Amino acid sequence: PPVIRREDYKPYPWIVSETHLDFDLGLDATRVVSKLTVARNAKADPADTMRLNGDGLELLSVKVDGEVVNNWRMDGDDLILPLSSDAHEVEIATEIDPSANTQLMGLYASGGMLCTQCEAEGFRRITFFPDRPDVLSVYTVKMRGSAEQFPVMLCNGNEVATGEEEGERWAEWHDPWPKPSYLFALVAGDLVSNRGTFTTMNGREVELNIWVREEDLPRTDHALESLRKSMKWDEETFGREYDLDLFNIVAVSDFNMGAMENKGLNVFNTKYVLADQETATDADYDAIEGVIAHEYFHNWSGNRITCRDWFQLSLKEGFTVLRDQLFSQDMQGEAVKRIEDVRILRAAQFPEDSGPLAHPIRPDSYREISNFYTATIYNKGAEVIRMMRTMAGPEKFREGTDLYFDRHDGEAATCEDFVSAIEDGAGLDLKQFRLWYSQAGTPRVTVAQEVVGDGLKLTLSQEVPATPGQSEKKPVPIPLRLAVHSRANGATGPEQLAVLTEAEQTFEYPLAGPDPVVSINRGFSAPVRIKRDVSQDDLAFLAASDDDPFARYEALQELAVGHLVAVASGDRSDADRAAGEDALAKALGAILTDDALDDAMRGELMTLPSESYLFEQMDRPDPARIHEAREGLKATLGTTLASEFHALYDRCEAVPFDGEGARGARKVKTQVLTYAAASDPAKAAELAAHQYDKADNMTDRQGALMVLCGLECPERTARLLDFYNRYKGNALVIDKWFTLQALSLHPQAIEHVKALAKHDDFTLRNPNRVRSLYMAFAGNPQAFHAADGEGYRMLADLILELDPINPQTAARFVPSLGKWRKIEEGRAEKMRGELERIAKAGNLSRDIYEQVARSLE
Ligand code: B3K
Ligand code: ZN
Repeated sequence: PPVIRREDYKPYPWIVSETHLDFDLGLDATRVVSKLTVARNAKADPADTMRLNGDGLELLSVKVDGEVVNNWRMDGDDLILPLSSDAHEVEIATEIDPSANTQLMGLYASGGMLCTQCEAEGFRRITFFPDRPDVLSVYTVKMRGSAEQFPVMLCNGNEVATGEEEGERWAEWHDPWPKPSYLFALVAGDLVSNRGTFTTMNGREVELNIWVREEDLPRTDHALESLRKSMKWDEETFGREYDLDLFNIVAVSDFNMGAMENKGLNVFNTKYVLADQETATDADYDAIEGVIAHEYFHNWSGNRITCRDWFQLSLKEGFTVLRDQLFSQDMQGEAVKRIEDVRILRAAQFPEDSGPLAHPIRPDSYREISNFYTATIYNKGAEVIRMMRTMAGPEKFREGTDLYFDRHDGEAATCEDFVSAIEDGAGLDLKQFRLWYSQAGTPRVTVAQEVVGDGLKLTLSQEVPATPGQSEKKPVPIPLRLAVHSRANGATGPEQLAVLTEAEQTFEYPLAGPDPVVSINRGFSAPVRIKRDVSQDDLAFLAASDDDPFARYEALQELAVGHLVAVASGDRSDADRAAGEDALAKALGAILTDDALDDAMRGELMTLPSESYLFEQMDRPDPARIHEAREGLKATLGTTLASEFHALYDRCEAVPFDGEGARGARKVKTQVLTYAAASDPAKAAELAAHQYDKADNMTDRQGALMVLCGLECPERTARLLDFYNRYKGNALVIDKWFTLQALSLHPQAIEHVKALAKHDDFTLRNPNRVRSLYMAFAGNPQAFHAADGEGYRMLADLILELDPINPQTAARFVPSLGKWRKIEEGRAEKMRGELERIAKAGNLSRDIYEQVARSLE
């Protein structure tokens, strides 16, 4: 497959001012007639042909200005149409089979309904079209089909007219806002809606609908409420008002990702719509709120201003992730949300940035764009924009985004346009900062401190590691929020912002008292790794009393990482090990009993660094030893702090579902169970079974079952069976049932996964189900990294079997095997062997080909 390069960008030679689409809908055969009004683009190199992208289409006819023509030719899947004058009407008829579309890109059938997914290049699977984000057009769409099968027909924009005769229904929709083809959407099926309204800041009333299958209607209130909150927040925080009279969200159960921001018609994975107390956890509720916000916010950051080409993807995704993070911080609490976002960044993006698939947030080349919807584009992209906001301050940053929205409204813009607008509007100099867009790799910052007189001299140095294709790196501006506290008198120093721009630089700050302790990268102000020599006592001090909640979390993590890495590497003497456990028990004990902490925050602080995070901190480690070290620590802490844990559990257990601080209490309860499971499995099984049995909500029930899943006990079998029977037929909850077993700490988890893959409810056709089993499995270090390589074999088999069905979803599993260079040699060879086996198989999709080739390079 050819490589597409950012530097080769050329504007499209034709302007497509209007697009008329006519759909004759059928699950097995849909006919599409598209009429395009085209004119030469004066800003592009002149061309005497028009390239229309296609993919798997059956072409029925081509007309130019009303006459059938046959002078077109095919170039691969694209249609090349000669055009002689400056303006034409082009009409193309195609036929597609939505039922056969297992890739879930373009128009496809899902549970008897029809729906679309067009980003990034799905529209070309519906009709021949310049399927690129810089070709904006005004769409008018007519749909026709069986009134019984498709009583509801939806498209972008507003409904203009409908009619029905002789069992056939039709509807015409018009979207006044010019848009790229990737934002096109169509839905037809038997759906009902939870309807609401929102009155915008200028007093316009907008109709809101959450469309679902009838039986799901009772679980849509939270989604509707989340949408209203998002609309209000975007007006207040970014000055963005909604711009149509209608906003539709449709929930679909077969979907490749979370959701899609099609203009006026968002299509969602049911996972990010449906919730009630009985079937959704607190985390599910938050995720729904966050994804609804994300897609809604795209209406401005993505739709009103879109991307010039797909290399600019982070323009809309990085910015929109930042917007949804800030929204969720306001809704759910700043500190806890920030900790969660940093945890995601470290779990998903840091490994990407240090592995074979590393790429800058604005990549330079790709073969398959679907492979670039990554944690780097999304989450690091958000961090990069967050740094601009930190340097400018929120008010100035808002002036920058106002200017951006003003300046580029209606355009297909670039990352450079965004940076310039922030520069001009916020009054920042971002010349050097632009390196964050072009360089991959997570910078490492080394901190050294020295007391000089009554001040602290802080020497900061940075290094950006080499990444594939980028051996030489330049220093980047790194904004570090920091404070200098005193351990001796407990005084906290004022917060400062140090922007490290050189390879090495010194900063000086006044002391708050003797024994200075530096609190650095507070709030995780920069997406970097910090390296420093810091004593356990200093970390314990920060964990107990830093005034920045993120820094408290970070200090505890650092304390645990230092200990666990040393234990797992085998270079801790027994005495050192005991001292490390002691320090951690003291620090954690303080957290468990600190009355000033709310439980939501306590729950975060109680979370030990994950095995994969520890893995990242070590040089070609053996994952089994990390597992052993971490479980061992949990057991020790569980024993040492048993009475504190139990007191905490009892207090939290007394909080009713809707009581004050109930969410935090639920989080803490399950955390306590995880420690108990390691230290006193019999007691843990009893407690967890009890929690399961009396649960009146999914958070408690799932938490309890998670703990039981990791134990070998009779309670496990009984509750797993109960859970399955209780929720049979509810796909999203059955997904949880698969996930809990695939992720479990149970020593036979790998055997369980094999059996589950043969379960009647397992299917490769549904991405949620595939991920529920295999993403969980790939994230279960103990099972996936089985020393004999069986886990790797299973994943490679899955990739090969799934690729012909759904390459986009299959490709998501490749990065797990791509870690081979970072693991101990025995496993490394087995992982690489599986990648090679995939590479040798014939007929690979572009998606898999690219990911595997890059992973082997
Ligand atoms: N923009 C979509 C992602 C499309 C992914 C296509 N492979 C959802 C989002 O980021 O909001
Ligand atoms: Zn997005």
